[in-house]
Amino acid sequence: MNLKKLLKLYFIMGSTNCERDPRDVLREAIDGGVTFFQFREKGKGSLTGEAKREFARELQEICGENDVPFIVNDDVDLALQLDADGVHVGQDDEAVEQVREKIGSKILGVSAHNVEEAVEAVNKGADYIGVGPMFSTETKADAREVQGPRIIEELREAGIRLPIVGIGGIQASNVTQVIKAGAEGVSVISAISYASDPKQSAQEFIDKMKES
Ligand code: TZP
Ligand code: ICP
Ligand code: MG
Repeated sequence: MNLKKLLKLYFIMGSTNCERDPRDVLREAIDGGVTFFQFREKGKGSLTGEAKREFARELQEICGENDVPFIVNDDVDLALQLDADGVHVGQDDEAVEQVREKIGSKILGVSAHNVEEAVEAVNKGADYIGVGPMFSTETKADAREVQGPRIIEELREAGIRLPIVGIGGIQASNVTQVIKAGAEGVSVISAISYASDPKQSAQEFIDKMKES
């Protein structure tokens, strides 16, 4: 499948984003229609070292069984060790061209918050851009100021053709705005990871995006 289609419902999760067994949450989310997955093990109480690696491996296996690409956030070395499908880096992580050199043809996602960062990401070899925060979020402690879906329109107007996913505070109730602004898909943590029924939550996203 092509990347634009795969990015439709991009679920991101780590052990600190769940109240239940993260393996079950991931399986249920995939059953509901998640098309792409990012392992983001971050924040207070997150796993490190071998425990992080083992946990990542388990989630990677679940993705593999379901043909869902498995992307690692920030940790390029872990992505290489696990032979993940790709890496996602932010503006404060390893330089994009250096990451590209290390990972070869694996998928490379980059976070951008404005036209300048997005143009640079494109030029340095990103395969897709994560843009946000679309709406206010409590999931990322150091999130930037809310940009709103309008920033995606601006990136399109500036000639950015790379696949874009919106991120930050996205729910089934506001996902349409993000797609209408020109994103191929949305990245979601809490609306799926903390849902009492992650499968149903993912299905609601898919249904809303079909309508838009
Ligand atoms: N980057 C920008 S906002 C955000 C990240 C990782 C958190 C998104 O989480 P949620 O729960 O979907 O708002
Ligand atoms: N976008 C995506 C897709 N992932 C992230 N971790 C992020 C922005 C900060
Ligand atoms: Mg980062």
